[in-house]
Amino acid sequence: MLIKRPSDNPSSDITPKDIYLNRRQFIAGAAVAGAAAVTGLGLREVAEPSLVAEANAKIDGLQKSPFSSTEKQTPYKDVSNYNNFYEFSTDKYEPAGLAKNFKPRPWTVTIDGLVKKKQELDVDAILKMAAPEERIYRHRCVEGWSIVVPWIGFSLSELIKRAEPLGKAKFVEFTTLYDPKQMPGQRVPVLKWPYVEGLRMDEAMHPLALLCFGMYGEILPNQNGAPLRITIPWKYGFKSAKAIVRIRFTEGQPMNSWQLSASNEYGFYSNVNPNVDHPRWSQAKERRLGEFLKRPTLMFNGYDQVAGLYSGMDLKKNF
Ligand SMILES: Nc1nc2c(c(=O)[nH]1)N[C@H]1C(S)=C(S)[C@@H](COP(=O)(O)O)O[C@H]1N2
Ligand SMILES: [Mo]
Repeated sequence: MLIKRPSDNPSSDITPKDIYLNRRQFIAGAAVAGAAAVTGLGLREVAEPSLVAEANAKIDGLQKSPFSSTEKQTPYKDVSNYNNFYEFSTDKYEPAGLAKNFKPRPWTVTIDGLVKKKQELDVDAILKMAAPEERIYRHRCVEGWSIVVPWIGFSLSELIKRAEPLGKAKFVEFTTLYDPKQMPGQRVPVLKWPYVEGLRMDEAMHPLALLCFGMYGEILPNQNGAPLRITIPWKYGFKSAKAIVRIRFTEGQPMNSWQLSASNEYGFYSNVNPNVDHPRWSQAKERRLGEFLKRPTLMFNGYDQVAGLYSGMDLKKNF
């Protein structure tokens, strides 16, 4: 696998940041490391039992994607500290802290519904299905802010193809973990838990739809949806479900959490569309995190290559 374990780093490569961010495993190894310092063994040896895909572990061998934006990337500290993740909190500054002890491993993802290969997959088996790519995508929240993020993953179609959906399968539903012990926001009924999202099959198969497990060269931090999320760059951010435990193939259009909570405000499609206002605010402009002036929002968030998926559809009705 291309995920570099901390133990694969020559000790000279280990920066203070690596040590800080992987501190739990380093603390676990600390007693041994102390001994190693005395005996002259390197960290290489002592860190060996530590795990693969910890938050912030580096991901090696990333392919560059032709879909990447060349716009200025939003700083990591903003993308990892300003999060919509209602399972933890409705306050965007809180998930980073509240998700610190969240356990993204071990983790299984159930693939079921209308597929030939119903199965339970270990998340790390999913990560190995295809070569990881870096995709620098714009991400537009329905609330009017946007970010540019170097996500890491591969096309969702890679997983879908392997599941062998039946001809009847027309939609894909994604379900987030339900675990109020770990996710304090789920103790409050702000949404109907668990969080669910859905895509039409051709949307899910579009090469831009990303199955995502990393960002900024590293494994995802918990607040950004570890261990596995989707990132659908032409749709409002809420379609990009985090911490996915189930991928189900259906014949009928699945409901999604936001539609369930306010169907007059949030539709199934939720394509970024500057011409269709949210009932309570305009969608014509957006503010890039860290910038002062607003910029115009682009149709499909600028991803014109998806337009064909919606030809003949009234996108005012199908918002
Ligand atoms: N399970 C789950 N997924 C979710 C959300 C959520 O509250 N719960 N929020 C959505 C919204 S509104 C946005 S804008 C993005 C934010 O992703 P980010 O924090 O990685 O930027 O996650 C989406 N996925
Ligand atoms: Mo959002």
